[in-house]
Amino acid sequence: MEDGHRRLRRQHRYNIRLKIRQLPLDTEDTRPLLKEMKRGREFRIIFDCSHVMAAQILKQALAMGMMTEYYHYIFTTLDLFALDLEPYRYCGVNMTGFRILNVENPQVASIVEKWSTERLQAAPKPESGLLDGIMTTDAALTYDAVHVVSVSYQHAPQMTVNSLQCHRHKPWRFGGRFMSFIKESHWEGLTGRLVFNRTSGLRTDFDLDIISLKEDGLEKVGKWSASGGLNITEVPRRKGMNVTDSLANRSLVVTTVLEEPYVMFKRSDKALIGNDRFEGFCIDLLKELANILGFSYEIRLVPDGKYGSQDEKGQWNGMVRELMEHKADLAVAPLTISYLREKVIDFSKPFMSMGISILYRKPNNTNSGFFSFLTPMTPDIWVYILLAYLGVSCVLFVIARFSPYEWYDAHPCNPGSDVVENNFTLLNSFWFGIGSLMQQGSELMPKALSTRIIGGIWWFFTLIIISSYTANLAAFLTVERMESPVDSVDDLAKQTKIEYGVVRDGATMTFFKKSKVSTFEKMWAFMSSKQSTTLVKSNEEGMQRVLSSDYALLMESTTIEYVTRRNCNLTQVGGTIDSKGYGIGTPLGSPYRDKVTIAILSILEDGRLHMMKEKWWGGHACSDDDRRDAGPMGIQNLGGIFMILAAGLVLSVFVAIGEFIYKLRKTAEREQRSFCSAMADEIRLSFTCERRVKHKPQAPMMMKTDAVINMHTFNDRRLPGKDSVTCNTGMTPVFP
Ligand code: 3HU
Repeated sequence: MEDGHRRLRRQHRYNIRLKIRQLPLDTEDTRPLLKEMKRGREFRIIFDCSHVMAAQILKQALAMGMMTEYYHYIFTTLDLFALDLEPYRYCGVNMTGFRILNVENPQVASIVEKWSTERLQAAPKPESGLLDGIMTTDAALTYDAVHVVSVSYQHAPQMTVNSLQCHRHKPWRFGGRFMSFIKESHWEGLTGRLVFNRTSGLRTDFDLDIISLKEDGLEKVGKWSASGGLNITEVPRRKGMNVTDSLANRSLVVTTVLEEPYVMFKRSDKALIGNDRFEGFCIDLLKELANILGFSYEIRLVPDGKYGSQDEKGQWNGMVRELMEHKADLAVAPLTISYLREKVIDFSKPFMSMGISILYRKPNNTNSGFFSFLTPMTPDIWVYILLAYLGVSCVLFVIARFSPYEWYDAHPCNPGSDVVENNFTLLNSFWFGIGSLMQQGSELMPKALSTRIIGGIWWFFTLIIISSYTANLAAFLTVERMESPVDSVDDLAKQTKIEYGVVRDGATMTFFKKSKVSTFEKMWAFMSSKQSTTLVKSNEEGMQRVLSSDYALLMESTTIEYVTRRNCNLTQVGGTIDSKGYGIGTPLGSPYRDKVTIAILSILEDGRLHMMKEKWWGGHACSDDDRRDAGPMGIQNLGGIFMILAAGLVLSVFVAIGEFIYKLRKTAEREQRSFCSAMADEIRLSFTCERRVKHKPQAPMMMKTDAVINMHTFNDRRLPGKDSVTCNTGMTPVFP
């Protein structure tokens, strides 16, 4: 009855409905009445009957299965203690009664004791359901009455009594006086203090003990007195104190449902029976709870295999119904604690929390290829860089051509020559560009202000580009970038390219249907507008869709976690969008609820629950990718750069051959020799190490004919920097 009051408030908002029934007078069979009450789910019953009848009722209630912890009985009879309550002590039934016999007084106790032994020695007539020879309230009251009369008489010993004459109706002479003596007398009797009301003559100021059935038998839990009213002295048991107390050695019926990996049939060669048939997270949890609380249990699968929902008529099904009908004491399953269910059953504190989240396939790793060194920049940036390079080189070439300061004396050792030279040929311009871009520089240096501006700007450009590239490359090659197109539910809601959906008529669908959050309303509008493609029949079908097409499934995070650990192509995207919990269900008002909660919290806090979860959710998380991230880079990341190196080498060989042949042609033409003899000459020369002996052209100035331009306009100009030019023609430099 501890939380009866609270429950009452919650359920009925102080509207206590009373139903009064009367047992037919001529019958002792209370079973039809009990059956009616059982069917009507009446768990709080007050019996106003004799103690003999009460014994009958209790016996029949036991047979009807109504002596469980969910029932509360109050008896008005003052003789409840005379009932043999032995059979009911351990069934958890709540039984309350009253007692006027003041057995706490040692004198009274000894008198009662004496009475009992005498009664037992006399003729013990065993009456069913009653204790043998115990002093009933009637007897105690009679005893007290006799005492009061004798005490009153002592006040007036002069009163005489005549012998009674049956045919005369004359009252006793001293009757009135004697009555008033009695009314004035006090006496400490077996039933407490005897005091009478002067006018009415009824007893006043008497006390009643409130007694309640506990495992050790009836115990006084409080006191009622005419003056002080009700006073419950029993300290409500502190929750933590006697955790094991009332659950120890109980056998509970546990309802559950098959659900991977919570409850599964154990695969075994032998035929298993009873609780051994099952295994899983919830079974381990149950074992742990049974260990802590000391109960034994019997697992029963719920016949309809459902968790529990309400149909249109308000009827519940599944495990919730089992609990409501008291067919089971606990529901140990991944049962979501919800508003509607909490109204009809009780839940422990959650043993696992979860929420709705997104199941999606793993993003393709974009940068684990040979050319992953290109990934720090998008392809268009590479193209822009290339275009910038070409553009700058061309502009440099043109500007250098026009800038007079880029022209300088071709022969500093031969002043006065009107041959001027420009370093920035088209090829050299490109070489300058690539040299800066690669951070290497080149032997070419612009001399005119205009070309230096171009060069400076280009250097600045390459500085920024190279720095960003370097920084990004490090990040890209070490940390695998999960290029997930969606990161959260909001991302998902904002786009329509990736389809998303839920399991039809599942808990998640209900969530979206009912949600008032604008994002979720929008998502539900999308889902319901394309029902045929977005809604799936089951979690498995949804999983297949996620794997086979661009589809995201919204489902419960515990299931996502289970699925993603099994299939590494799947992943959870983002966090949970709501938060709920799985709890252990008990019938309303069950005394086990608090104890189960305490046990759950204890195993939750010391990590045992976590270990159990690890055990059943699969030992490894799919972290193979993460591990590759942290590790050193392999050929799979950098193979491309080796390929480019090889390609460059091969290209240079071909170009060398081309140059060689071109040069031979020229030589052969000039020296009017056959191509073959010139080639033989060249090859011989190339293989002798004496490079010096190699045939040199006669006129050294003619070597660069293509670069030498006779400019009449600029022929009188001498370019700056001439003084730093060293003579490379083999002659001693002569400075002016
Ligand atoms: C309950 N805890 O009724 C639930 C039962 O997300 O994933 O509803 O729409 C099919 C199932 C794993 C128990 C969600 S263990 S569709 C959805 C679900 C769907 C679970 C549950 C689950 C589960 N879902 N339940 O008390």
